[in-house]
Amino acid sequence: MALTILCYPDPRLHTVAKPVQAVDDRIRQLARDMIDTMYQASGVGLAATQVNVHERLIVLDVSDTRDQPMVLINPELVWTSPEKKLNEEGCLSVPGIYDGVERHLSVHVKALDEHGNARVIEAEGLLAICVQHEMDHLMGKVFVEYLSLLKRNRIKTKMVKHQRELRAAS
Ligand code: K1U
Ligand code: ZN
Repeated sequence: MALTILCYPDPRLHTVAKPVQAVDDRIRQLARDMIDTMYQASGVGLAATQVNVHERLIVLDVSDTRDQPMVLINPELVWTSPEKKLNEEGCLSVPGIYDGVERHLSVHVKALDEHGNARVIEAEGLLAICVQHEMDHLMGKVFVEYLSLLKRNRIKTKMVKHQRELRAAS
C-alpha cells in the first residue's frame, strides 16, 4: 500500500525520529509500504519521516532493475571518507527541485535488516549519497537546508504555491 509523502515546508519533516524498539510485523509492513511508496514515486530512497512515521527506518533501491530494495533499521554511520563531493540532489518531499549538496564520497553504515539481523553496508556512489540524504531525514533535516537562505525561501514560496494550486484543482 502506497503512503502519503509529506511535502516541504511541512513542519513534521523536522521531527527527529526515535530508534525502532522491536523489528516486528508492524515494522516489516511499514517497510513494505515504504518500498511500494518509493517505487510509485520513482525514488531511490525514502525515510519513515517522509511518511509521517518518526522511527529510524529507511528504504533504498539504487539498482537499475528496481528490484533490489534494502531496509535499514536504526542506521548509524560508523565510518565516513574524508573526501567529499558536490552532487545534484532531489527529494520526493521537495518535488521538482534539484540542487548541489556536498556529501562524503563513501560511508559505512551499521543497521538492522527487516529480520533484525545486524549488518554493515559499505556504500559509495549513488548509494552513499542516498544513505546520507535519508539519514538526514531521520534527523529532521531536508536537503534544502544546505542551501542559502535566499534559495530556501524561494523554494518554500514555490512549494506553498504549488500545494495551493493542487488543492484548488482537486
Ligand atoms: O529521500 C528522498 O526524497 C528520495 C530521494 C533520494 C535521493 C536520491 C538522489 C540524491 C539524493 C537523494 C530520491 O529518490 S530523489 C529522485 C530520484 O528518483 C533520483 C535522483 C537521483 C538519481 C536517481 C534517482
Ligand atoms: Zn528526501
